[in-house]
Amino acid sequence: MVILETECQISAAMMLPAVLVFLLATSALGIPDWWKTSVLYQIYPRSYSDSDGDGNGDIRGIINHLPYIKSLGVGVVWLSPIYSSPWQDMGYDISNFKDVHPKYGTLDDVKELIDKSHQQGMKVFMDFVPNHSSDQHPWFNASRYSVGDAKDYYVWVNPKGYLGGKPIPPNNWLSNFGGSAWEYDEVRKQYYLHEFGPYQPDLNYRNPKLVEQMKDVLRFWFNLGIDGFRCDTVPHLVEDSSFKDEPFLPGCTDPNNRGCLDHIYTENQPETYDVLKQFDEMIQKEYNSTRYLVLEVYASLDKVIKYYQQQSSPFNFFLITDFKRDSTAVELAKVVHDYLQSIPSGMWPNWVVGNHDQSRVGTRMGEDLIDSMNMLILLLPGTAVTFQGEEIGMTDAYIRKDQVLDSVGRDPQRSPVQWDSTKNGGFSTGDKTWLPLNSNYWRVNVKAETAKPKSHLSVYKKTLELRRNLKNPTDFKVNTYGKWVAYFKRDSETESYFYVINLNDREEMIPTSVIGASPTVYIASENAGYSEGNKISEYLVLPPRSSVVLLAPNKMLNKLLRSA
Ligand SMILES: *[C@@H]1O[C@H](CO)[C@@H](O)[C@H](O)[C@H]1NC(C)=O
Ligand SMILES: *[C@@H]1O[C@H](CO)[C@@H](O)[C@H](O)[C@H]1NC(C)=O
Ligand SMILES: CC(=O)N[C@H]1CO[C@H](CO)[C@@H](O)[C@@H]1O
Ligand SMILES: [Ca+2]
Ligand SMILES: [Ca+2]
Repeated sequence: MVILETECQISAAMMLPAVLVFLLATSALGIPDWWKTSVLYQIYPRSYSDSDGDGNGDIRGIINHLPYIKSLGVGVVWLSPIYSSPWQDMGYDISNFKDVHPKYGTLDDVKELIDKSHQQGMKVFMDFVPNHSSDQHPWFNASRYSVGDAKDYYVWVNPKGYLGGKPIPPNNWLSNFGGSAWEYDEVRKQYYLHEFGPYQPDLNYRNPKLVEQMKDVLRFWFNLGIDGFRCDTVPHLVEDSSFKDEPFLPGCTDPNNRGCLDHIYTENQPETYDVLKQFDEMIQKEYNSTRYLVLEVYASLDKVIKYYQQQSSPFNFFLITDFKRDSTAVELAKVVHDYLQSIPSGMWPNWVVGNHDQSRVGTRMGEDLIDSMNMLILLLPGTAVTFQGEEIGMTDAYIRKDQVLDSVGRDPQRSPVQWDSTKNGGFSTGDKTWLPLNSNYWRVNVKAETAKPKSHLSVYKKTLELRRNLKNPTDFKVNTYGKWVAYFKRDSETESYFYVINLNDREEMIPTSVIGASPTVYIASENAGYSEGNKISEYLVLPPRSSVVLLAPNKMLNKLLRSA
């Protein structure tokens, strides 16, 4: 049933946790307002727009599309890494933290992008990759040769011993990309740690000079005008210094499977939280709390929540990790409530459904749910995050074997943005693009969706526009009707809006009686079978895996108006 909070919550109430009230503190010290109200738009620069026809997206390409980005209504643009890099892990292997890869442009281009974004009222975030550098960073070479301060910038450990003259790795730690996390260096005659590829040596945060160097990287970009950072793979920052073997998880014995190890020495260590605290204090002290960090943390809810600080939030990935194609409405409500209830008082929620490491929403959840998922994250209370292309419902591209670039299979979601139906989807005029486009660009593209009255893009924009008029809820609850329908209410100054989603593979009929005055369809997913302005009388009939936003007069307000 579509209902107001206090009225007959019968249906699925028993299936939900007892306390569902969530208080968004009015104004927490330090959190910039623009962070709270914005949508964060993730740009994967190599795939956004290629301005010079070399097949690689670049900063000029982003600048050229700023009017489009602005037209979406997003408030913060986050650029995945554009730093100098040999590109062995798509720029997550940085050889100079304070410069830009020439394929993307120059520092002047970045400055221009920042200034033009600011002029349009948008903030700019960069990616910060603190865990490691490229093995081609000058620090690493100096470290191998034990030259100067850089000697201790990386995690060097002696071999555990030798077997037939060959060194044995210090312990059983495994890399996220497979194999041992240790690589022997013939020059230094020691092992260095690499939680990711062997070309990504881990930095040593136990060395205060290294910490200072990394703070200086943040300062460099802040001083250029950058408003914040998305911090990569934060849980891995510091490791336990005893270098003991990690224990096996129960029932698991494969020494080569990282998933079999309990990462009690390599993830979420107390020292990692300390380093982040130092970054936080730096922003408060040196930048008067005007900058913000958002942290990439894949971990259990209790560990994620511990990363909240005044100037930083951990990303909320639970709509990716705990909400799947098969999930019910009851499970959706639980994912939302568990998260909201764990957030420390005064801190701010956020919602993520995709990024360059995850299959696209239309592929992962099915194309039916593209609009519904966009509407969901834009209407839940908190900051919403959109990965480029999700606003037009891009799906994973097919990558032929001879085109594969990423060793762990993340190319399909990184395919270039589909701007129009011309050559290369308008992404590049070159003959070859760094990754192939999804061949559906003839149909799924920005231009076609802008021209159509009803498209993923129009639904996205209209929902974002509505979002800007919504008040912060003082209490918030996702209700369920049966197993497959979820709904919640958001208020503007004068109206109430109800988001209703059917996750079933069958039509659902939802009685509207309790709303009172018959509601009007304000936004409908492309597959909902309703048009905006349709009046709903007795029943809302939602096709499989579709959703609507219903507009109903605000009862409280009406009451006040009547008594005045
Ligand atoms: C690495 O450092 C050594 C010792 O200082 C130096 O001789 C060598 O030229 C450096 N190599 C590179 C590629 O910078
Ligand atoms: C710091 O920010 C506060 C709140 O925005 C402002 O009132 C104050 O003037 C700022 N101080 C400096 C030194 O910029
Ligand atoms: C989501 C994300 O950015 N993941 C990154 C985590 O860190 C590794 C190593 O830097 C990258 O390969 C991933 O892309
Ligand atoms: Ca280019
Ligand atoms: Ca580390």
